[in-house]
Amino acid sequence: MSYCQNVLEYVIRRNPHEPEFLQAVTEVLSSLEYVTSVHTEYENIGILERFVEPERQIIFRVPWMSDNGNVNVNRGFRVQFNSAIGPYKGGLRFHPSVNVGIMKFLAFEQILKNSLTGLSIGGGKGGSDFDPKGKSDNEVMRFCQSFMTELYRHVGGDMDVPAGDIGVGAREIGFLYGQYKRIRNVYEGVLTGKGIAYGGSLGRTEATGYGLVYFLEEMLKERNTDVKGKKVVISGSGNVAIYAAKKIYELGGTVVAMSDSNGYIFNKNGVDLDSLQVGKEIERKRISQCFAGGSGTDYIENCNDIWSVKCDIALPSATENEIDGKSAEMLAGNGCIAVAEGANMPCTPEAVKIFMENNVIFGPAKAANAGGVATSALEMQQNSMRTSWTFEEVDARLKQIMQNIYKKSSEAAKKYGCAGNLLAGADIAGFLKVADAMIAQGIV
Ligand code: NDP
Ligand code: 2IT
Repeated sequence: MSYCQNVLEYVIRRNPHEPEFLQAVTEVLSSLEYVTSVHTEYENIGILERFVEPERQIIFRVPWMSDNGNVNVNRGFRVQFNSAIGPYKGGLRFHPSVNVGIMKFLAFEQILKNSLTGLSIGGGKGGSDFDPKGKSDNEVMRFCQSFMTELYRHVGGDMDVPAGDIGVGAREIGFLYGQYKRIRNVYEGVLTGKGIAYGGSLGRTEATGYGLVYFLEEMLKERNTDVKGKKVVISGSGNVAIYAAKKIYELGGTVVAMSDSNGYIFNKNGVDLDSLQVGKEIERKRISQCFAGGSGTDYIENCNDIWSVKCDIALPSATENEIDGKSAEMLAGNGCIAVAEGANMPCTPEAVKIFMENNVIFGPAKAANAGGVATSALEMQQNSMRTSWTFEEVDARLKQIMQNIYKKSSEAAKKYGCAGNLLAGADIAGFLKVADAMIAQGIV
């Protein structure tokens, strides 16, 4: 049995109740076969055994009171997975589905993603099973204050720097920052995605979606084409989806369908993004409520059916495992030429296989959606220098970073014998830097 297979068996034995974590590790270790067969020295120093085990996992109680006086208890998490190349960095997710296995898969992927950005950030992730949907602003504030009242001991500008993810946007980051500052009495860049008035970076809100499309542009160059005139389907209607859609329109593409967890909207002439943005970002409505009847936009209950919509490009930007084998077959059968992952692990292993077999160019999450965390790292740089850059400056750096990530992934795939496989290339390029740092730092 190979070194990677041995380590995978060990991980499966030790984490039997964490299917998403096992899915992520299985995928990465299969890519790393290309590397460990060349770098046989890794085995002697147990690089992979250490790489698959989080440095630290923190689980805590988060009690808070609802407006009607009921006491609620949620569970809070922070997984500090790997700090070989920089302070732990990664978002916070507030969603009822959150559990330790999901936190670990996200933190594990984040190690490689952060390494690919070329910036000095390690991998971490956190969150809670708290559901912000239907809660008042005051309830969200009390929850965030209670969450930070424990989390503050484990984070810091040079230690661990959380940010947003599903269910955590500008409002939540503001409440979390306020409580951290109150407890610690220091003004430091402990979170990213902050408001512009208190240390946030211009361009961070747009970064994941814009970065996704910059990466997509590089993918499309493989086929000598671009976004102009293409029909695009984007799942989700949150931070990543909205700004991916905005950039697609800017480049002359048409977004024909978007979704939330209840259903999807379809407009053959293009989704009206202004109405969607107001409905979602300001009024916090369901997607079904964002468009007036007769506006040419249809609403279809069942979000998974979005993949039956005929398109040239698909950008899954909602959540993990949202495209299964059957949906992938529909996309490929309908002539889709490229899939770039805005969400983390939105395509199941069967779906990825189908895309590769059908010559659909596949942009893996850890490369394609790295623009968000990359711009978070730019926010950290600005905070350290106590300065702020213009939107244009941040956006230009973001574009350059996404082009570099594409190049690194594609070159690593070529070098290690899997040319054209951006998924394996991204895993390999991300891993090599972390492995070098781990080796230099000894057995820790
Ligand atoms: P948001 O909370 O802003 O939006 C999430 C969107 O996805 C909503 O439309 C939501 O619908 C939908 N969604 C969430 N969970 C599910 C589910 N279980 N089934 C179906 N739809 C679902 O989050 P983001 O846009 O920030 O995050 C989206 C994805 O992108 C996540 O995978 C995240 O990890 C990833 N990501 C985010 C980055 C960022 O900077 N924000 C960076 C890199 C990756 P509803 O409102 O109905 O719940
Ligand atoms: O999955 C991700 O990369 C994020 N949610 C962004 C993390 C960050 O620290 O900006």
